[in-house]
Amino acid sequence: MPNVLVLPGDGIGVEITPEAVKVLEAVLKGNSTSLNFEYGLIGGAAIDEVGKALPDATLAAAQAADAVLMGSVGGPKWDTLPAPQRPELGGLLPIRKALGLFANIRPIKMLPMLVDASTLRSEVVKNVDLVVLRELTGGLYFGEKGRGTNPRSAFDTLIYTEEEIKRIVELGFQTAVKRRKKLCSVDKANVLESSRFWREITLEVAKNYPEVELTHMYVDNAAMQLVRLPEQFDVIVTENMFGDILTDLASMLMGSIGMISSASLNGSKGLYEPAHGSAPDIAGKNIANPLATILSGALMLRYSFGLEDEAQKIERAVERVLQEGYRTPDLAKPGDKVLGTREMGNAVVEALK
Ligand code: NAD
Ligand code: IPM
Ligand code: K
Ligand code: MN
Repeated sequence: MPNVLVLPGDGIGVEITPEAVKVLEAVLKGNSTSLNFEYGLIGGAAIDEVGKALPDATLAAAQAADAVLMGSVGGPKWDTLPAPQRPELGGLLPIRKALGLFANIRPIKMLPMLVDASTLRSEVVKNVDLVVLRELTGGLYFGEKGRGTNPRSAFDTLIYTEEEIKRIVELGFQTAVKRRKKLCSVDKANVLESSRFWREITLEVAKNYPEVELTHMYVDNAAMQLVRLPEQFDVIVTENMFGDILTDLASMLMGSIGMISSASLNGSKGLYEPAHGSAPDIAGKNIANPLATILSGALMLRYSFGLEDEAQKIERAVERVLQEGYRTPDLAKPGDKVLGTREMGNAVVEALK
């Protein structure tokens, strides 16, 4: 039986991950594959419990597991610790790096029943169906960091190797081949050396994919185009920090940050988490939207276990619940039936039947 390591983390992480586990168990009930869920500590929860944001036991369990399901880490309680010890720098980034999870897939697809939930006009968002491939283990997040000899200065280094660019861009082309055959590589090649190198490697890789239409776009323009005419995009591939920023922006094309799921892959291992954070402002109130995490569970079935039918069952169940007018507060409009976190999880389980 495959092992899934569940890392709830902090804030709403502890509220949303049980809902995803519940839905995964429900969809696999009576199936020949079932999953064994194990639990571990990461982030602030791990700091409080064992004094370290990524305990050795957690990393060992993640390495041994067939897949990892994560909530989110971080919160004001740990923000005053020295930076390298904090939940993000000491927990999240090291687990991504140690597992080699270089490819972060964030699907952005407008569901027809949520068209009115977006802050953008319905005609802008109604045809949105794109996927962002964010490079996850390189760039500014992992380059040399520090303070200069002048104590009133600081630096972060943006480094990309050929190999790092090649593998994520290749995945971008492969993804585009299976979709509408359009790949947009987002960079800042008018300024950054690393972006010019990214473009050079991208053009080399492109020779193997003549059937894909490749475009390049500067990241500032990409941010504007994503809200001007988002349906122009099919697959976007970009470096770590650009991908971080653009996907929070693009989450509103689906109506809420609470809808954006993600898969972080390295070929053999996958970690699945919502793209949003631990939302300290709403934590502990049973009002967080668990659908991004539930949909990340569907991505796990698809990418880690090849259970495409079951993945689609979850996706259809989520759509059915939304179609019936049920919403967590982040998506709700007057007249909608407002559900709490747990109740939304239960509704998805019901809709699976
Ligand atoms: P955030 O994504 O946690 O929250 C931003 C806003 O979106 C908040 O108003 C929050 O209430 C809302 N929101 C987020 N998820 C929601 C959901 N499922 N349902 C309803 N509303 C939701 O970003 P932030 O406030 O900038 O960061 C808070 C903490 O989370 C920080 O410590 C940050 O470092 C961390 N963080 C962690 C991850 C991760 O673990 N992958 C990702 C992003 C941020
Ligand atoms: C995300 C988060 C993280 C990131 C932070 C918490 C380090 O924003 O998963 O998108 O920037 O990768
Ligand atoms: K998260
Ligand atoms: Mn982010």
